[in-house]
Amino acid sequence: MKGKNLFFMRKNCGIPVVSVVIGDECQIIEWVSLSFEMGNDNNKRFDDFKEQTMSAVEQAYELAKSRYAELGVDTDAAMKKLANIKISLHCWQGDDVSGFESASGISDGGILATGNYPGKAQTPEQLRADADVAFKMIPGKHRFSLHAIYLENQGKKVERDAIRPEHFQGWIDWAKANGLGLDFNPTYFSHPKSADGFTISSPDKDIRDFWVRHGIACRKVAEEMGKQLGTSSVVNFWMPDGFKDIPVDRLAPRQRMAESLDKIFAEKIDPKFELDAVESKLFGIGSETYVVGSHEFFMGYAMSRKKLICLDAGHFHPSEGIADKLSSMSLFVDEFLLHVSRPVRWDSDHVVIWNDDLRSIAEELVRNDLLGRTHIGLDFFDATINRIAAWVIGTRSMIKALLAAMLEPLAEMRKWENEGDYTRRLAMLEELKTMPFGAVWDYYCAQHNVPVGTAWIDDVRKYEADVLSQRRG
Ligand SMILES: [Mn+2]
Repeated sequence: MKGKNLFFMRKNCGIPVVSVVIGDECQIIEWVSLSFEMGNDNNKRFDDFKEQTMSAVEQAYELAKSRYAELGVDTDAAMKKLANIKISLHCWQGDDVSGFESASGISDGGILATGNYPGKAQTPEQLRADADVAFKMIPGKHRFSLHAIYLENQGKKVERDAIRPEHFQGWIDWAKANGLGLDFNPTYFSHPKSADGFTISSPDKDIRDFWVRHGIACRKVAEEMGKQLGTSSVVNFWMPDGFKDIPVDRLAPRQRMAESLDKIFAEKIDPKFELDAVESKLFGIGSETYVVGSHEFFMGYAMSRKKLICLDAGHFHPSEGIADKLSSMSLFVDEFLLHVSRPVRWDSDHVVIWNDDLRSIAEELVRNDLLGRTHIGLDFFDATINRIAAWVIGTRSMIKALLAAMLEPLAEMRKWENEGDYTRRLAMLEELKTMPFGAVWDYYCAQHNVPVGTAWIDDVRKYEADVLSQRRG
């Protein structure tokens, strides 16, 4: 580990000072604050310092490793397993769901990004450059999820039902060069043909047919992505269809939606290249009373048609989490897509943080051995903070939650539960919260050559000063 290009030291940061270890006892880690100025004269000092701090990260890790080992938890094995888990970063955090279909990308269909933080990406090149910066702060190799409106149309109008793989070749080339997988999403909003709130469930056959053709076109784009990148592209179908106020016919739109979906999925595509997921929602802006694609609708559809079910953490009642749904649904559906998000009151899309809801999702995935059947995607957009930082915070939190879930003494806790020893189960769940998890997380970041601790914030700030602040608008 020593000598690797680690850049987690900045001025005025804290370093861990590890106490003397006597035998296996006395494992105390203290943090002290240091002031350190970077500059040409200080390069040597900085190198020495990096070395020392690396050593501190390693030492803290060794202590943490032995603490977890006392519980029968193998931290090295957990980190190895974690390195294989891919998170799909959503392109739309980078530009507030505007896309590149036209110069005036507007959002509707219940999509509303709030905030106006300067420097948002306005071209595919800018969005890719921004994503490159985010990926440098995130340990591991991951995926990127595109919406259909992020096509590259060379200034020509391309209708949604006319999109082709060549409109996404720039993205495929970029993904290939960076070792990323790509996922895809049809865009059933921000369009004159969705302006009355209905797409594939519209009573108007022309509208329905148009959006069916869009869905078919999107599957073909994703198939080509999967072929070129050698990893199946997950296409997630979410439609905003619904009524603001009380409908008298709740059934007919659902019948029409099921029929349209059957047409979209009529062509069999090799799952090696493309997979279909369907996503429900409880309500949206303008569809407060009734959403055609409700949870029950899509659960039934996914089960009966063998599709992936997409669970969005922000698409249920405010106190209803998706974690508890996973074990039940795992008995009846083959694979999941997750849209990990953070609902706050009526909003479904705050930046993901390492809170109890996220921990529960990760724990259910790990405890029920669902990682091999689950595609983890993110879905949030916040334009009040630096958009790259939003990606980094959300993704690092997701990975952190998975790592924490992998550091549980699961077999032991299950045994106590089966024996009825709920006292010990509760006691352990509480003690786990103060185990030295941070030392394992820091070491995992260092191992993957990404900034440890808060150092990434300075790198994002530098990019903001050098690049984002130069953008117009
Ligand atoms: Mn979603």
